[in-house]
Amino acid sequence: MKLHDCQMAPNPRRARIFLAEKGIDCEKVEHDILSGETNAGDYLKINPWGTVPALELDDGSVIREAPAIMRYVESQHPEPNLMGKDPLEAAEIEAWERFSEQNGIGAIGEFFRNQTEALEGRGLPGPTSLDLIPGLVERGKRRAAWFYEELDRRLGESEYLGSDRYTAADITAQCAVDFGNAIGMGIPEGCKNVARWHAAVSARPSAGS
Ligand SMILES: N[C@@H](CCC(=O)N[C@@H](CS)C(=O)NCC(=O)O)C(=O)O
Repeated sequence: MKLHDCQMAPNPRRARIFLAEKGIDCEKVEHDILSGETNAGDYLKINPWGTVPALELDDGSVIREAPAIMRYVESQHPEPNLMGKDPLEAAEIEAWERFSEQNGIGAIGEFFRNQTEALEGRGLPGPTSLDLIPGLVERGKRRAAWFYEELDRRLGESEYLGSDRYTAADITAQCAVDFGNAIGMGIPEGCKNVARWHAAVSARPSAGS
């Protein structure tokens, strides 16, 4: 099994942390997103959508999309449980995981991508040639502000996001917050619950993944 990866990007990190939490050490194949390598040639034979992460199994099957990779790995390695022990807990974890992808990574990505010259003509991940839209920089910033606000509200009532323990929901939110930190957005002043939670999740050995 090997993970098609990119160290600097938030979505592959969701898969890396998930695998690390499960104690799985598999081969990682690094790809260069910025050069456009994932949108051409050999990589499109692995994943025609041109995105990482993708998990290639020993029989050649390829699983795309971080949540699908998480779902597959959880089914093969149920412990420690990261996706819910009963239907209601699983639903809550999934809700926060999806929220954090769309409103965290998605919003911060919108802010970052649409002001990054190196990504000109690559308005969305993948091989479609779409223009950057400068107006999405401000919109991404406002969406991200709501993400942090909502995260802070939730973490004021619960130690972790989707449950009372660390789960897939925290992994995706952690990757969103660290992506924001990496591009200079940062946790807003006053989001004390996010800051407390972020220190806790960052102290886990998997955070180095
Ligand atoms: N929804 C996808 C998102 C994957 C994605 O957008 N990955 C980015 C890296 S963070 C990518 O592959 N970008 C390639 C590009 O920008 O062309 C998932 O869950 O895996």
